[in-house]
Amino acid sequence: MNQPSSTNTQNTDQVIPPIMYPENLYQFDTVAYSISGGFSSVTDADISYFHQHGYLVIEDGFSPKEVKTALEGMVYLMDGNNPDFKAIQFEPKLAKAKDEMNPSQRRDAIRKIFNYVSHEPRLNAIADHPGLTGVLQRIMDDTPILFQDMALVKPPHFGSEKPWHQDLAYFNLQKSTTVVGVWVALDEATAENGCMHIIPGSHIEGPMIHFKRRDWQICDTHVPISRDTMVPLKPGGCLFWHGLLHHGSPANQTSNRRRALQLHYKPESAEEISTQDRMDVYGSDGKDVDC
Ligand SMILES: O=C(O)CCC(=O)C(=O)O
Repeated sequence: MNQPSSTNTQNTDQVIPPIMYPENLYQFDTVAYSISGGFSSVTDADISYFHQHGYLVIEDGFSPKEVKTALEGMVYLMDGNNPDFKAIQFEPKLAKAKDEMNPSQRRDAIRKIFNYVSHEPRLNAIADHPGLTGVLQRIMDDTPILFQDMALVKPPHFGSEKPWHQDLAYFNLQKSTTVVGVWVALDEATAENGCMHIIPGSHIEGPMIHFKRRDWQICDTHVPISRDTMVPLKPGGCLFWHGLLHHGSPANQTSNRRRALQLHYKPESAEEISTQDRMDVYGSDGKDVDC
């Protein structure tokens, strides 16, 4: 695949940050079940698989051409070509030097971009792809509404961990809502560069208390890590996961990029709750729990 941006060797004069989490927090021996044949090959049994295990992996949701176009759209926004687009967050360790970097170094200092769908038609084409939204409609048995778009791009060497969490701990929606996250790999996501990790079936076990530690997260010692399942993906591969599924991703320790799009959908009929109601479920205040 042609990548629109240049090589990955730009930030190596910086001191590479140490890993800030327990060594065994991510396990690397089990790989998620996956299907191939694109969105049109998803069967009713695959939809049932999602409900039972909390995830579905489609190895080849998007074609190499669709991935290349999406990457061009992402790089266009990262390079500041749309003056209305400001939603860029840098890796904390690299942020200070960003004004002295050349465009390629600057791209490889970005941790996150968000709200990109409304600023870039090439990224909207992924979020609104009829094959993808068709699978979501079947999972939700309702019209899927995109309500959050974010890309954690995990730059080479500096891309930090996203600790284990449940997405519904972040959203003011009832815990019974079938929120579905979709993660679309634009580069190859591997064990080494920080692919997604999930705990299959954990969505059925209910909400977990979250703590403010390295992030808003499940306590490291509360994660059933023996069930950790990795989701390596080739470019164009997609992970669909339930809003209560435990998931996270380790740091990118390689010189390779790990760019991906992340999209969250809720059913049209979903009702909002207050932040207080959400914190009553996921927060630790007033509960006999520790981390
Ligand atoms: O892209 C990643 O590495 C993790 C994304 C994620 O789990 C999240 O932001 O909810």
